[in-house]
Amino acid sequence: MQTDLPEEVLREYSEKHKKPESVNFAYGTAGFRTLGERLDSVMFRMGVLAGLRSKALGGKTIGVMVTASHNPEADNGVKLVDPMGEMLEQSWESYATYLANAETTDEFITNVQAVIYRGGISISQPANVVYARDTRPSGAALVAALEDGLKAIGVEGGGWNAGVTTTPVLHYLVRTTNTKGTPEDYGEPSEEGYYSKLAAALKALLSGKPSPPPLIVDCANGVGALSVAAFSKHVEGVFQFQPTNTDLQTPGLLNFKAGADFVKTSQSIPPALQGKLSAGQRAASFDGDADRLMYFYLDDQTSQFRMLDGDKIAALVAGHLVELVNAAGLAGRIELGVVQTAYANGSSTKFLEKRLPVKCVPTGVKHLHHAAEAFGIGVYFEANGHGTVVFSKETLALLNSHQPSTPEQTKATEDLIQLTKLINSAVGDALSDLLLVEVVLASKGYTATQWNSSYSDLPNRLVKVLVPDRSLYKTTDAERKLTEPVGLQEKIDALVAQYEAGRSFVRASGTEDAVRVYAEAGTREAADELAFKVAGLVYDEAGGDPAKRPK
Ligand code: G16
Repeated sequence: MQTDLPEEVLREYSEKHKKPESVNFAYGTAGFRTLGERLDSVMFRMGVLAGLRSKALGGKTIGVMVTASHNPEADNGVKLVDPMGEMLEQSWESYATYLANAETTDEFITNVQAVIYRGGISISQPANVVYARDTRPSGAALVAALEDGLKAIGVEGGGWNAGVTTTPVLHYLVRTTNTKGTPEDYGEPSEEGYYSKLAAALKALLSGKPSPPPLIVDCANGVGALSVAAFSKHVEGVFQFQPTNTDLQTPGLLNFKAGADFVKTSQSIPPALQGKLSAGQRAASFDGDADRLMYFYLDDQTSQFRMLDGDKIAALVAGHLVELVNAAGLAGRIELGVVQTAYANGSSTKFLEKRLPVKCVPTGVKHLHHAAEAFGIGVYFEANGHGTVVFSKETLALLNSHQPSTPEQTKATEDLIQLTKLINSAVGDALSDLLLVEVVLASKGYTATQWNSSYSDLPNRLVKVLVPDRSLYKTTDAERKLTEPVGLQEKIDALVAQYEAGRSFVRASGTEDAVRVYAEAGTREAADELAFKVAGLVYDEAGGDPAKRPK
């Protein structure tokens, strides 16, 4: 196969980044994710693939984010970002897995040639890549491997290193670089440009409203701490953060009993915040790369922990957007819809379905984002706090050309336009989502308790089950039913039938080596019991050691 590949250069670099034996890599829910120490060859090869992707798109800038987000500190990962800041196109995920699993340099080069051939790529096209990493200790070495890949495939200037920053900033940089000077211009392609854009929109939206109270933000001891500190300078006197869990030095603290995933899975307050929250005061948690957001507070009456997750954020934001569209005089001209996954609490789905079209899709931002794009305004949030709002081109054009006929319509239209700037539509963004929530609460004059009162969550529980081979778990119906292992779904159904308002499903995680079990039911005890019974079933079916059965 003749592809004009710089074969000798590739070969030389590839020899420095050999694939570890007997490891099988898979491009999962959010790219490759495993122990950082295993990822050297994957990083090099993803550098090459990012260059090829850019060449395939005529030199458009592709993003590479080195992060394992909510995973433990020892893990790391890499995901590729397409030109509008969206996740890598699905057909290329298989190229990524194909390159990552080549056992030798010879096989790697053969596979690269096959990708060039199948993708109809002209190797003489320019390639542009921007990359960044989070604060993980393995990050710097992995970035060096990535840089070798970028050089080997001839990326212009060896790529643009955006340094240590959040996943949403990287997505923003990709989108702004590719849209600069076009009708879809999305802002200045720099981290400062990102902060300035959010700050300007925040100031416009809060103008004339009482300033929100200072907000405690749990930064998961991750890169979100840097982003909160940098952004704070842009909003002095307008918005005040009280950052906690900001320790980027002490080994082992990233995501440890901190951050959005801890809050969601343990349904409790991060220990570092114990005693710091007064009743009714709201606080927020980011995850390790600041693309997920959870809110929580202590009940005014009982001081019990109350969680405001992605479902509650979706309900708040979608409700506010509907009101603004109506107030702007645009009812019937913009279709609003919400996208969720199987993890959405049954109560939230019921609440939303009475008001708006709601769609359920498989886990993973790429699925949600795509489905949300079918609406004029698509609100998507996973229950774990990962989400954003996307506005169609038609909606953006309509907002800009709309001629309001009353002062109320003018105000609502202006607010909608500012919200399109405050919201990072490229991807879920903890900082931008937090500001969005605060703006909506300030507009409505809501406390956390009032926000939470929209509907009551069904008690639910999420359990992780370690099995020898998670790839054996195949699902259908937006992951709500198992098709394999054959017969397991029937057993789950039989268990669920025993619980009032019971629901449970099982799926393989795409970011951790585990199977996830979700259950909800009418009471806390019933939800816990159902989750652990289903988890036990999965564990036994997989032939797990009875001594380590989940309980
Ligand atoms: C990633 C994805 C999310 C997904 C989460 C968990 O989040 O971007 O869409 O919900 O993983 O996925 P899974 O259940 O397959 O492990 P993050 O924040 O870790 O990048």
